[in-house]
Amino acid sequence: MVDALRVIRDDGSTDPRLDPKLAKDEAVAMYRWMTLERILDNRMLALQRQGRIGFYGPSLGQEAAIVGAAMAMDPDDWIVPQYREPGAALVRGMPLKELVCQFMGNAEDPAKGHQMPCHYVYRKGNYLSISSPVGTQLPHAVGIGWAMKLLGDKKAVLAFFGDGATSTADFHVAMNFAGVFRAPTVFLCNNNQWAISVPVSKQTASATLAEKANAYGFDGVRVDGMDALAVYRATREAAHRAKDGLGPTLVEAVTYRIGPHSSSDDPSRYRDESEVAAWQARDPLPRFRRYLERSGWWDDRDEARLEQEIGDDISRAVQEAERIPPPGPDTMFADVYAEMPAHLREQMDAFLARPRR
Ligand SMILES: Cc1ncc(C[n+]2csc(CCOP(=O)(O)OP(=O)(O)O)c2C)c(N)n1
Ligand SMILES: [Mg+2]
Repeated sequence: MVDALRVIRDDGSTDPRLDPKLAKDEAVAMYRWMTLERILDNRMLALQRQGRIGFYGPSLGQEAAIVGAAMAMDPDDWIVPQYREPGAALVRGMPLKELVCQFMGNAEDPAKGHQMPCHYVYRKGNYLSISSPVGTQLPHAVGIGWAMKLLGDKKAVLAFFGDGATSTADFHVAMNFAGVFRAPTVFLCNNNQWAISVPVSKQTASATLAEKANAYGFDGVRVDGMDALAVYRATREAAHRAKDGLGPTLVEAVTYRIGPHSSSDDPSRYRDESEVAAWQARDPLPRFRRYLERSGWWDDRDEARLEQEIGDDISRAVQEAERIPPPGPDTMFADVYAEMPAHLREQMDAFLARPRR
């Protein structure tokens, strides 16, 4: 494998030259968000199998790249997600119940069930709505960054995308524009080795994805994406550079999609289980736990308490969300236009006046 920036060693010690030296509270919070994302994934996949939610896209194995990057941004920076980052929305303060309501598309889903399943948004946390077409979020992210720059707003944008997205035209458009206009954008590519059934070797002939940044006139850095401190460090540096007017950075987080692409996918049809096992040995959660333990900040009792608390929180969120009815049929006319045009009003009036069964 091509070298990647690494901070946490296998034994839980850190490279002193690169350690971002988090305070205990921050480090424990980082572990908490990653563990929440992991447990949430398992619970949501089970709910999908039971027919209680429609669809789910897990992030098993990618928690460090997601949470580490989200925590490296300041709270009023923007996050433009791909579709695999519930951990980043939770870091931004999204309540678990609201997230589950969006998975269910019920009456308390802020998008009123208009979005595709598992395509949530958290407006209060500057977390954009997920756009399912691969790569289309990247020009959006650069546009937000450029707008902030024009307004003199000293914020940055974190944009998530996958290795597969680097083959899209939107990736080129976004990278080129960001480079030329020095838009304050951190491009966080989660290179999880697969784009559904297509391996990364079929996406590019380049040795790394990070080096693509050079062609657009800015820096690319490759980090071990199973190492939350490495991702945190690289993302934080990139965000600071963006805010100092030094333009965009591409961060390639080398990870692995341990689970299926989504609840609709069966990876045993196209990849070898031995490959999965090899990456599982580098699981970001036990690795971060070793770092916490070695720092004297964590033990078995903390772990048991955390798992219990998270399990209870998710159960409560699911129970509460399941008591909420679906959105009323009239909501299908809401939030489509800022001002409802005449033809839509006519359709809504006719619909509301229909004889009820
Ligand atoms: C424009 C477009 N083409 C195809 C798809 C179908 N599709 C959904 S996800 C995906 C793979 C994307 O892979 P990658 O960018 O590596 O992200 P990952 O799913 O691995 O996180 C594809 C092909 C789509 N949603 N949009
Ligand atoms: Mg991928």
